[in-house]
Amino acid sequence: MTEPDLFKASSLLKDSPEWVLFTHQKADGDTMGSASALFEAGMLAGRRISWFTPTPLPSGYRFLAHVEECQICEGAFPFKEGPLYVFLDCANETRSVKGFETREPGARFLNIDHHEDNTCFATLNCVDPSSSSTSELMFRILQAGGWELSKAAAESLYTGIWTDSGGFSFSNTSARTHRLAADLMELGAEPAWLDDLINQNRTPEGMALWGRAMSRIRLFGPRDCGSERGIFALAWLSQEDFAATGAEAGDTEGLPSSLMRLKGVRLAAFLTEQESGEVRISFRSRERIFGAADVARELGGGGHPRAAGATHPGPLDASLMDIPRLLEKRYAEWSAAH
Ligand SMILES: [Mn+2]
Repeated sequence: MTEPDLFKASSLLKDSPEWVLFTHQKADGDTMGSASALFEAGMLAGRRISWFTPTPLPSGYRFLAHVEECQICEGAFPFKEGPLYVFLDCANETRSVKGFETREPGARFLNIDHHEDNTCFATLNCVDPSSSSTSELMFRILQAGGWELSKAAAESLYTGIWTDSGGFSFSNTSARTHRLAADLMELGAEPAWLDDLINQNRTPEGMALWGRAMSRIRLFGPRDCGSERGIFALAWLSQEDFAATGAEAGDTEGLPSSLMRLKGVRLAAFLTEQESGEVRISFRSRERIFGAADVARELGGGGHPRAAGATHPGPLDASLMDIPRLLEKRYAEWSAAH
């Protein structure tokens, strides 16, 4: 992606009086933060805007502007000629609402994302894997076009950057990320206040769920890089855990990354049994080991180099056997080549 791409994306937004925004399934702070900020900027510039998402939004981000206007679309979306359809933080056209295959030929799409494996499915693709988050990229697009940025928009963008960069701790955090965060502070974003809103919002039910997951942590694999008990960590949750604690799906946010706090762990797998019986797996990795995305791709998933996900057909018992085996096998291949 080059600087002119920022202007192209901004121009397309300027030339379109009506926008329809899409966030991805199982929304996170980044997809919601970028949508919220774009909604706010567009509204101040007199655009007609709507916002759709395929699955219910997590309750933790209710503080973001315009979240209450987001509508859930489970069926096929009728993509027509006229509005500009904007996909946010979606690596491909199936990450958000259905219906892309049956779009009208004249429908126009803008794809704003930072996933390395983005399929560039849109009319205009503004994809930058060097951005910590879609929100970081969104800020640059809005700055490039001179869009008016309110305090609410700054808070939304800061939230997206904060959540996708693990509070400026992941390797996707660049000097530019910090500079842009400083710009957002000058526009009114307050880090301490936003940290309260983003992080200090757990429920006792959610904490009980974390307790169950934490009590099952297993370390295994080779003892490289100073690890005494194995470089791999694994933990899991079943549907029964959600029922017994009263926690909701969004309460798992932050759990996979928390496994990386274990001393010596280079790669973590977190397994969550879905209502369908399939098992969602989140991978996290550090340097000096194959990446999270490498192993996710072997299971037909994808994501970022060090934070990725995939779905295993299940049942959970089978996943708990297969995933450690897959990691050991991948490690044998990787260490033979290094
Ligand atoms: Mn993102």
